Amino acid sequence: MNIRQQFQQYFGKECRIAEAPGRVNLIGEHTDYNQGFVLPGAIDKKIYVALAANADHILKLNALQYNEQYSFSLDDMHPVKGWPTYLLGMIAMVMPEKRLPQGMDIMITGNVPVGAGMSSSAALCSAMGLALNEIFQLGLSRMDIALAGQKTEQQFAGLQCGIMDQFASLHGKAGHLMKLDCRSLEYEYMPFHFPEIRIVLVNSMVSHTLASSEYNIRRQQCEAGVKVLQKRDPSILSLRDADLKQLEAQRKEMDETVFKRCRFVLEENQRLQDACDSLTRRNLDDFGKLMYASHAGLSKDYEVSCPESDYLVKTIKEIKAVKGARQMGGGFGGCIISLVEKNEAETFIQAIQEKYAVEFGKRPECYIMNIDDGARMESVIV
Ligand code: GAF
Repeated sequence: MNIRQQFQQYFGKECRIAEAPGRVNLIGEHTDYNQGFVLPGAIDKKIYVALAANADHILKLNALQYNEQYSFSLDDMHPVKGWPTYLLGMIAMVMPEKRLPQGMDIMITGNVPVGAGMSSSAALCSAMGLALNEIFQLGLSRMDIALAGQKTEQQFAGLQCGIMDQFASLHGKAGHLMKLDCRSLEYEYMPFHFPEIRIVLVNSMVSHTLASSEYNIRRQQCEAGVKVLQKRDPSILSLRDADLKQLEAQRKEMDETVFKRCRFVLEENQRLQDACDSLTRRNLDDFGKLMYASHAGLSKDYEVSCPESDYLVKTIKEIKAVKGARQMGGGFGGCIISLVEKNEAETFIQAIQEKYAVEFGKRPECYIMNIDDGARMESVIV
């Protein structure tokens, strides 16, 4: 049964449906909240939100994949544990007076793996924001909805994230990556048309419980670095404004950990620019090398990797059919993104699944991803 039929069966009425994708990020990790650049693309794995008004003056929620149901009073828009917080947060962020004018029945489902670094929560916020904008004619732009999603993540889920995930979910374009300047919010679509290559995600199946607290610490460490750099040059407002020479000059003034975090961010921004150049030159060998370098920085300087991710990248690097690979997203597990020759993709998946199972006693899920369009109202039937 698709979500429309399930909604009809459970709530006994017709509904509107919004869908929003997860994302991959080819390179440019932990750069968004440092006002740098990112290179994501929306994917063909999505979250679906189905909605209709009710006369009971309450918010009724049902998540099909968890088989969980909740009810909230319309005046209850404050953070809660688990997935409902993203829906409550979006209502608080986009609705006038932070509340719904009427009761609503909402059902969610989807196939974006949770805790795999593919932005399932950003997809949920984006679908909800798009649906509210459409149903209540709020007149918000896609960027407004993305910013509301970011605030929801920060204020309702406690992750001091940047704008990449929500942006990508709402602005995706099939066959294209997006080079986003996270300071000006200007972006450019970059064609990613390599029929001989597949984007394969290898899920480490590790979902670190400290991921959000460590993430917030990384952000604070970058801000601490900016404060030190500012002492010498007050025009530096974020790591975006500094270069490696300036950082080196202030090295003795800062904690060594803070120095390493800042070095990673500055180098990662440069890698992203170089990666975009290699894309333009259609040179995936160079692009792949930058992905491996990105992972090395994530692991050694930014320290957001884990033994499982390091093992996967090291093992994948030995496979000839792979151009490049690195851990993707916030870190401490989740997925490794890799660029693999199309004809070898299935063999690659089998080999990596077997090796990983021997090493860690669990079989990693693998997904071959396509770069797809961003969020939209009522289309695909699940
Ligand atoms: C998570 C965050 F939500 C993003 O904003 C980004 O910082 C990413 O980690 C790391 O690049 O997905």
